[in-house]
Amino acid sequence: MTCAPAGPSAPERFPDGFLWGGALAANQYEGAYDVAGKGLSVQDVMPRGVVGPPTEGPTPDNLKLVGTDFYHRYAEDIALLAEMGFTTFRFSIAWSRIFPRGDEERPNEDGLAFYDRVLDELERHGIEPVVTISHYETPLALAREYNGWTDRRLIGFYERYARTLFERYGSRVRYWLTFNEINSVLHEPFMSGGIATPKEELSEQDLYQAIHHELVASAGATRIAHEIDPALKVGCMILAVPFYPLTPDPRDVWAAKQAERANYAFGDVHVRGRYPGYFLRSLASKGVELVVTEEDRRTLAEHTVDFVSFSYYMSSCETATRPRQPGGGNLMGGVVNPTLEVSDWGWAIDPLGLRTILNDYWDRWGKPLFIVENGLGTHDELVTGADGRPTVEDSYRISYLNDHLVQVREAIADGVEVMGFTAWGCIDCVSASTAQMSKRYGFVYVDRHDDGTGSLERYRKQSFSWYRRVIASNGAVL
Ligand code: BGP
Repeated sequence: MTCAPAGPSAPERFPDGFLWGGALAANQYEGAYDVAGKGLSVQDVMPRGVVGPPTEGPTPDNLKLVGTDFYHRYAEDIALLAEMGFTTFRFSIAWSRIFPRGDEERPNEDGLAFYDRVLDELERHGIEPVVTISHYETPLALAREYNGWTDRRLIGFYERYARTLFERYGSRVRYWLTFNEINSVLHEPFMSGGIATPKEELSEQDLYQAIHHELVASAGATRIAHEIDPALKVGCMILAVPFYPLTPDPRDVWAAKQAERANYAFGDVHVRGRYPGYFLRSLASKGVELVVTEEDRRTLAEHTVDFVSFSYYMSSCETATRPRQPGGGNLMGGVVNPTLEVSDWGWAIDPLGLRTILNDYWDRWGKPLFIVENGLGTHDELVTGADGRPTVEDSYRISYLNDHLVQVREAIADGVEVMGFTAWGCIDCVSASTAQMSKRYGFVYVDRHDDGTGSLERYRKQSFSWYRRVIASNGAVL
């Protein structure tokens, strides 16, 4: 693992008010997929193992249907987060709990009431909520009957949904993220964009038009939030991957830059309010002609984001001169970096890459940055701890997070404005890419297994008390 040494000028603590916590997503932990009027979402019919055509009804053996049963255990779970000292918790609202089909005029009151209860519990513990409006949970009817975000009408449906959330919760939720990993629709059009056309048959024209609709909807939601209350802070959320040239050959350097820009384009539109020239050129070379109305242009230009949030798990390499060895499990593509160790799932472990991203994003956009996902997915083994209770001795998770947080502290010392850090999957949840329980990220172990068995009991891992010390010391113990 490559780490830059901590510089002499690095402060020992994080800034006052730094938001410490964790993140989860409705479809990966709530369960209760058909309770209290909830409609089906694309997740409920995801093929087992994630690849392949979606099923007609809820997928048999789909672990997400039960998740980790947060829907019924939210009070217990939030108490665990509070015990770790969380000052913030990022979670998503399941769109199909609020609008079961996605295109109704009126929301489902029972769905809204559930999140009232969650917010009550967070308030009781003094935990600041950060809400993702859409985290891979497009209502299934929008996928089946509209082909997801390829249809411009989704902009209106999403804006109605977002307005409903801002009006209902705006006095209690200050921070909002419009779309989880908006750039992931390039790679997972069904999961991320509700696009029912199979990936192999989807034209680039439809794919990029869908992305355009999401970008306009995001800007539209930002407008609505600011109209309702100018104090609401709306951010975009990007899957961040730094790309390094595999060799110093300028052609490799350029290939890495091109890969990096594929990611920058989304942030550029969110932050600068217009498509960058390099992106338009690449669309033209693919024969894509975006349909962009005057109103779209105005919305994008006038309603840019207040902050930029992102997930960071790995870096990658690019080459134009060497045989390509594709990186394992890397959603964004790229080739293997021979200098880095990888996780059990082949994700390159690169703490310094996080400092690079933080500096690059800050230099480019000058907006406050929020790391809303980072962590290590591993196989964990339950053992009996010194106190006789079940636990996981996850020193590997502690090292991973410690090394990444040291780089966040370095970036802050570099002058980057960082709002907070929410560790992904703070309580074990169902993995997005594998649809399994065995890829675990949490500080809390949940007794549930890939075959669906398990008591759903929660157990504190060793990293639980480590993270509590990190938060209590505002990062001084790193
Ligand atoms: C991000 C998603 C999350 C989450 C995380 C870890 O891409 O926003 O939903 O799951 O990755 O990925 P996985 O669960 O596949 O290990």
